[in-house]
Amino acid sequence: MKRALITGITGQDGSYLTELLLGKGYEVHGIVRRASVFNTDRIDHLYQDPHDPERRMFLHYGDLSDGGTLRTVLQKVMPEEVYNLGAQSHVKVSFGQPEYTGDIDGLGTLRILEAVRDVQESTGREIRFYQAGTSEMFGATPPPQSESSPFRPRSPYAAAKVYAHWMTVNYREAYGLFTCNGILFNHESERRGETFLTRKVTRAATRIKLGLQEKLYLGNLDAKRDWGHAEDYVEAMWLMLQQDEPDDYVVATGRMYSVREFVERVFGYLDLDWERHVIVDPYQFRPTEVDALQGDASKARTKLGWQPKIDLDELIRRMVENDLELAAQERTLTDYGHAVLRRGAASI
Ligand code: NAP
Ligand code: F7E
Repeated sequence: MKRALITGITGQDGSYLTELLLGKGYEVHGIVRRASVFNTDRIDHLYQDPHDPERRMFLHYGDLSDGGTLRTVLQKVMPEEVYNLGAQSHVKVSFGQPEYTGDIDGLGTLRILEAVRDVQESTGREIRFYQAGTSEMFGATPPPQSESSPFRPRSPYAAAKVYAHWMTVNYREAYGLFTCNGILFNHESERRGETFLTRKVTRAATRIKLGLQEKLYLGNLDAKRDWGHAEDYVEAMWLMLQQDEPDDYVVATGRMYSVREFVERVFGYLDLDWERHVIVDPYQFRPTEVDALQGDASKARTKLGWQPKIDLDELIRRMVENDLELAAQERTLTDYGHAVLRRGAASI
């Protein structure tokens, strides 16, 4: 049985990757941050009782700011594969927290690479490493972007990821480690964090549909993105670590749409007129924007045999149907609450 260690297991991609690896028979270990409330919502359905002798999923407390613990966990788990998905992953937030973002997304990658190098050297057992790189690294470079396009980062997040990318390459060249960079374009899902554009739109549009909200405040509607589904993208991560040689790959659908088009499609799916509800709010703009991203994933197609199965319409269908269900639950609770209040008032 193969063992994998995932940083960021509680995130969108971490949850899909865990499902994929468990399905392939792996034992999966994840690093979670201690929080004052439960932060494992996305993986709760995979949780197994610690007393179950057959269990194949394990969680360990740790943080990408804490190199000592990363090393301890790595030594304890001795995985064949490490997936470094942990990050402060919100581009706009990175302008407000540049130092923290650099520490976790940049130096955090170095910390875990160092732990991998050290444990591999001292045990002689190979540990393959995946780094969660991003299309944001291309920044101002015009589309289409491929592995040979220059990096022109436009945010503290992107600059930190560029550092992590080159450290991953350096550890491959300097120490002969099996390290891969996935340069993944935007990928979304029903589990996407609610402050990212796609989920913010599907949550708001479905709440508007059910009368729970009236307005949606957005920033730059002209930005263009290449949006895929996370379920497809975690498969590419796994494929990279199964190759004979380590390498770096762009992962994308090759289709580009504007934020405006995305909004139109979501509201259109719900028979709503988006222009009646969407308000452009200057607060949502970034100091520097990445205008257009469209990936050329020819290398991943040819060498990994990877291609996406879920297109934008299917992505929207899944996200909207999921969020309609959430809005319906909220509507029921709200109606019930009002009914109880009315009954309470009537009995006074
Ligand atoms: P996400 O949903 O924001 O998940 C991020 C994960 O990192 C969460 O598990 C989070 O833990 C964890 N994390 C945050 N700070 C940490 C720290 N200091 N130490 C350890 N773990 C920490 O992100 P995602 O969409 O799944 O993306 C996964 C990775 O791919 C990230 O590195 C992201 O930058 C990169 N990426 C994402 C996309 C995309 O479109 N989704 C595209 C390219 C690259 P909590 O749950 O406790 O917050
Ligand atoms: O923004 C515009 C915004 O925050 C998409 C992360 O996963 O993908 C993600 O980064 C676009 C941008 O994603 C709002 O200005 C307009 O042009 O969903 P987003 P992102 O910045 O592309 C990359 C590949 C990553 O690596 C990152 O980790 O939409 N936009 N109005 C808005 N964006 C947000 N969040 N909120 C708005 O109100």
